Amino acid sequence: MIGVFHFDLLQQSDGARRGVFHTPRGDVQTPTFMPVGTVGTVKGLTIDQVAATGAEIILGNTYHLRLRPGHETVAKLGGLHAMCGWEGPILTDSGGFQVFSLGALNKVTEQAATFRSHLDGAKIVLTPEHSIEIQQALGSDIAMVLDHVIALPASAAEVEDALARSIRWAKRCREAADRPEQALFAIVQGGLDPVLRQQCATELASMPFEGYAVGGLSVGETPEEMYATAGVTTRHLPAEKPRYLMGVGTPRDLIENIARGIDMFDCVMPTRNGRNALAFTDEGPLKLRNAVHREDLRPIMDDCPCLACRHSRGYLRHLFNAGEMLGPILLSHHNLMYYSRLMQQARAAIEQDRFAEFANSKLRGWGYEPV
Ligand code: PRF
Ligand code: ZN
Repeated sequence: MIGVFHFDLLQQSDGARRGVFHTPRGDVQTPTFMPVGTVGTVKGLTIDQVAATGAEIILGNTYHLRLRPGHETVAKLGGLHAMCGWEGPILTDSGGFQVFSLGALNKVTEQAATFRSHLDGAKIVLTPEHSIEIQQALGSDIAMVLDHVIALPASAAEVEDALARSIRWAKRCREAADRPEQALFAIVQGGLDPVLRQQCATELASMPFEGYAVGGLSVGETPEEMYATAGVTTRHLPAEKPRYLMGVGTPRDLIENIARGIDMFDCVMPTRNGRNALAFTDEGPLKLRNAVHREDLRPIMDDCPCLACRHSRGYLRHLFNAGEMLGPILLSHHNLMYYSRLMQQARAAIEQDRFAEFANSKLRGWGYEPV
């Protein structure tokens, strides 16, 4: 079943790439943004509402689903797709980052990351092989290797140690992942050091993965450091495979990193901010709880086809002030639609070979200096 997953690089413009990632559950047009469905639901939205935003692929989390309802239960419910009703491709993260970010980590040895469940304190030993076993039980279309994520700033020795372990774990994951219908992406680590990033990217690129992720960013560094690190990393990745920047980011982050050759993104930002009454627009974010919106008849955006933009800003503000659940639902929908349309516009700009001009006009609108 060689060639079940295939990336077509269609066009490039000012460093940005336009491609299609073919998967057994459908094509993904890149650059793309993947809504986050951590526990098997994109928070607040039905699967139809997620699809209506234009999303073509969603994300799930090994860590959370391993703990609840349990990967074996997910398998008995027919797998993640059947369980949540999403028929398109699903990517699952490996658990490495969640163990780190949720502070549940006990210790990392060569064998495994050991952690305590944030739910009931149970001890879980997450080996690379177990991460793959869980992702196979979930039935995702794209699995991620287990990586060793550390907080920045860290000493050179710590960064190198985590990087070397991430490469060894990536090999173990590659050996354990033996299903042609499930792609496996490697994850480049290496902190902010360009030499380590190059070394890690080059080494992983010599192994057979269906795609390559840039990990270990958006963990406290400045936006400029993130962009520079993503830029050096993509230079050492194979052009004919998709590149995924994990856990990023703001609309500006997406545009800046597309310009550095990134094809895929995921982030909780559109949904989490939506639940918090913040709406993304081409003029920057709107805080819908603010009193200035009280009698405002305008929608969040004039030309947005989402469910929220059928209503006035005044009504949306009222929903949040009254604590009504429709407010978070509508703003999550708007923000995912905003991200999805931003990716559509980026793809069109690359096709017309005017990505830099497009990027600059978006950045100016959000109040940033052009690149
Ligand atoms: N590794 C994994 N998942 C991730 C990250 C990572 O480095 C990040 C970094 N921001 C987000 N999600 N496995
Ligand atoms: Zn809208």
